[in-house]
Amino acid sequence: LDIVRLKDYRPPDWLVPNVALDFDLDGPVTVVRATLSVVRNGLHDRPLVLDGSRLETSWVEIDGARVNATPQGDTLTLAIAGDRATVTSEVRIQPAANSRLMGLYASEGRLVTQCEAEGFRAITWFPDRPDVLSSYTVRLAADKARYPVLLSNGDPGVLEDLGDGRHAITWTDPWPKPCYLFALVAGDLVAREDSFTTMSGRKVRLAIWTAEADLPRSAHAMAALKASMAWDEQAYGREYDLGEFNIVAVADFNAGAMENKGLNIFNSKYVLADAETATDADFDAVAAVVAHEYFHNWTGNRVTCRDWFQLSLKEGLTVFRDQQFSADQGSAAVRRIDDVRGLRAVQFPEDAGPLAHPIRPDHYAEIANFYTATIYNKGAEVIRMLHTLLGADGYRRGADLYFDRHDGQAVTCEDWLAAMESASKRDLGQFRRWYEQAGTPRIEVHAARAGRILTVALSQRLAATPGQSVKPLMHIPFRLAVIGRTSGKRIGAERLVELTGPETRITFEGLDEPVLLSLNRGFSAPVVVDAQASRADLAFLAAADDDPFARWEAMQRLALDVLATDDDPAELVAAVGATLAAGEAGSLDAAFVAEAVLLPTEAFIGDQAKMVDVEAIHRRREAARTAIATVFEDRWWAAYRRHSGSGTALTPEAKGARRLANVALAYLVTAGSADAVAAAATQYADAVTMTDRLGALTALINTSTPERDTALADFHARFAGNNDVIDKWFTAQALASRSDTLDRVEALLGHPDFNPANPNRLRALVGAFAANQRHFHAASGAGYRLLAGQLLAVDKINPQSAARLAVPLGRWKRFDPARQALMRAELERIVGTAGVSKDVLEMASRALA
Ligand code: HT7
Ligand code: ZN
Repeated sequence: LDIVRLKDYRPPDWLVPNVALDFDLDGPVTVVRATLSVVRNGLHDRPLVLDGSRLETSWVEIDGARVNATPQGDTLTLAIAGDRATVTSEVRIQPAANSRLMGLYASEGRLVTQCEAEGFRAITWFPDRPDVLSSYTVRLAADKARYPVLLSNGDPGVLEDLGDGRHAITWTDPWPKPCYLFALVAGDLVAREDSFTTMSGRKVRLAIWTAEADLPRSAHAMAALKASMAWDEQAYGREYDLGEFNIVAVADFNAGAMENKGLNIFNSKYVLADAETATDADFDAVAAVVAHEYFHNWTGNRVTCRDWFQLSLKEGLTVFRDQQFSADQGSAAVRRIDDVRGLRAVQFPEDAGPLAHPIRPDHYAEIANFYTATIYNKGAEVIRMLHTLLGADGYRRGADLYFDRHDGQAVTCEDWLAAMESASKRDLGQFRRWYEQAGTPRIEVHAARAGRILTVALSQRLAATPGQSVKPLMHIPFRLAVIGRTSGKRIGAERLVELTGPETRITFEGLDEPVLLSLNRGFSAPVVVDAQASRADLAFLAAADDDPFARWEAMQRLALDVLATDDDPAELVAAVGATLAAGEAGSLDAAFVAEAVLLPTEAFIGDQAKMVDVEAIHRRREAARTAIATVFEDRWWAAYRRHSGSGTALTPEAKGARRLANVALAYLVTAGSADAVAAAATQYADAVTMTDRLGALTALINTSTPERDTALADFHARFAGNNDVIDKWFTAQALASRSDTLDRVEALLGHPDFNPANPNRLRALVGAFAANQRHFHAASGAGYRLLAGQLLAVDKINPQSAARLAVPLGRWKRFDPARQALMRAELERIVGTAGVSKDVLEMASRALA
């Protein structure tokens, strides 16, 4: 594997201020003519080296003269005499045969592009690196009937009728951009149109393009887009900068969406939503992804990355921005809990295993493997910590300075930090280590009481990660408070402590009752907290802590403590009862109650242990679930009756009610009465939202009842042809804990609707199955074999998709020796397979280390 290293970064030898692209889109072959104005960058005599991948090159000219240019592998080297030249090339590419979904490819007969990170080189010869910024003019010519809509970046010229059933249009993007932000779309699409007037009074035309049948499902995305545009003006002072903004929904897409300048291309899953087909979580995800891609217009596009090691510069920052936006749209506490749950489910294990890397990695073989939860979600936590340390005003001044200094540039994480430092006059020297060091810090907390004073000692520790054995101390903002053990009230103000040394001591004075610590409030730092607390104290905090995150966390800690043993879960059951009571009394809202009464997943319970005991975790968790379900059966019925039937409204209250009603229904079915199964079947049949229909199906999925089979069959028939919903059908079965799950998943691999070439479908079945701890980690190793088999098959179609499937096998160190051997054997089988892609080879060999 060729390794690219951050320390080897050199500015580009040649710049490309202007690019003209001409696409002839008809036929199985697309002809691409590219005209690059190239300018020597600095004093040197090096040639122009262009990147290209799978291009059939027809000819190359320099200043109008044909040159005999022979590509060597994936590069084309051109000797240029002067300091500037015009380089023109013509290549042929075959989008319909492109199953990798990078570069130009076909999805349901439409042509679309995906260029980030290195897909542009599959379209034409170009210095495919983010620090080469160009102004683009793009002409698209195509058959009118097959490709009635022709879109690219920027603003359109007039549509030309070419007279032979073909038409053409030229798009001009005035904003210089790296080639990874180039995009085109051609096909039969219809638009939901709207407009937005910016803060300086410019009217922007907005359009969301979908297949005709899907158009009604694009209203939520449009509302989210307009809300995002307004929010970025108000929260960051950032205005949109083109006359139009287009979003296109496509069915085949390697990621969630792509922020191409003025032409965002989306996985349809993150555009299309209506009550019948999308859950409340889907609606939230659509709004968050629309916001995320829109926010990239400033954090990523106007100010872009110098090189791909800086990926978190745009991704961590933009995730933080979309999290701020979502929190401002309502239910901030529940959103924070959800974000933390996601971080712990994916990023913490990544940071604790062989795939750990800093948010700014220093080497890679295939950059596509670094679009990780670490870069995105831990990256967002790092930005959040800056926001905490600098305060909202200091952070905003820093962001303003960053945009002032770097608009139109390709910059580094260091430039971001320098702007934050200049604006706030704070020294972020030690804070920079968050960019350099992998791993999740642990904070050990010890408290000692002497009279009315409580002394709290906080010490930090960061374990070695691959390639980093010595870990200097981190700068960690840590929020904490004390809660009166008698009054149940917070005593004094919350404190923000900056942990910089090995141990930090703080005191809380004037205490006249026993107290408990409320730690890492709001999840102020992405750390693991090690603190002693009795189950009784945790139950007390779960009822009394005034910080919603810390309150939820107390319940999680209590559950983890109980589920780590074979103890009677009575204390946990009682704490759930107290939370239910607070909900019944109206002192907690339904959305929060629903989150708090959910037990940690089997995977998360496993993450806490030295070694994951697959069967014991499942057994204990099921026992606790059954106890919670049966002890409170009447109260679950009451909660169910009170909260179900909340219609289709998307208010926080209605969403909270649906969530709690469905959690209650799941407990009721677990309790095992025929009435509960009947209620689930009725809810399934009468549902007016996908939240309720899927909630009912999920509640039934682990039963062996005719109602389950009927609902499953109905679901498939009812939503036939709707890819996003059929994905849910696959996932529900892949996540089931029923003992026949592995066989079911094997069978579903042969289902006519299973198409491994579609990344959403692959994730819905195989990805979801790998998250099913009990069955993926079956002692026989059959789960591992299934995954590795699919990975190797998909690698021939789409290496990026395949490489992601290696991640679950990378957790092998956490399991018993027998499972370790089985997991490693599959990784070795993958690494040893001839012709395996660079993507897969890098992931599987790192996972083995
Ligand atoms: N910036 C986008 C990244 C992306 C991507 C990366 C690799 C392969 C395919 C991809 N599609 C989109 C998405 C985002 O973070 O907004
Ligand atoms: Zn992004």
